[in-house]
Amino acid sequence: MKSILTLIVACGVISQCHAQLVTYDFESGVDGSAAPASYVDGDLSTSDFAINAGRSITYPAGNPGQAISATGWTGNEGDKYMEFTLSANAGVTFDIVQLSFDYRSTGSGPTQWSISINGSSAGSGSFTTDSNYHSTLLDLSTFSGLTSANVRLNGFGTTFGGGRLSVDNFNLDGLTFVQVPEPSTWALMGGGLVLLAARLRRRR
Ligand SMILES: [Ca+2]
Repeated sequence: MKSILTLIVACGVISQCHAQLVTYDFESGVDGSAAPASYVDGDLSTSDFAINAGRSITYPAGNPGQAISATGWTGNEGDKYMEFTLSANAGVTFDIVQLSFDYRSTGSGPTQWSISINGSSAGSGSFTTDSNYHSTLLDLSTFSGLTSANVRLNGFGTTFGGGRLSVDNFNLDGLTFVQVPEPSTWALMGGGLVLLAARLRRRR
């Protein structure tokens, strides 16, 4: 109860907070397996960060620590991607307002990227292909009222199957909205507390 009150005081009556939603830093990634998130908002849950098309996942040097990585980026936009799915807990919706990630695409790696959220475009651009990590940040305004978000980073624009793309620090910022109970629910909760207090008093 105290935590509910704290949340309402901290975030307003609609319980709205602009904050980090999910982050993958890939520090606990194990070669051959998808990576668990390093942070997820308490009102949300998320899948592991995966790479499609049956390609082997490795964790080479990141920015810093480890990054998630794969080769085999030939094909058209949408054929090859990294992805995860963020889901809201019951009674919660969320907005995504900012997305960022670091990448390194080797000389023969993908030259283009695009991001989709639930199949809709969230941004696109060119990879700088060299041996360094580069940062990308997108401000988003069109992804609101979500109960789940499938986020895909597509890589394309190479004909070299051996080209490698590594990604680190994949982060979403946004807002979570926790439904505030209706007055009737508060009344029920209040009634329950009165009963509980009465029972505790009787026990003494
Ligand atoms: Ca890392």
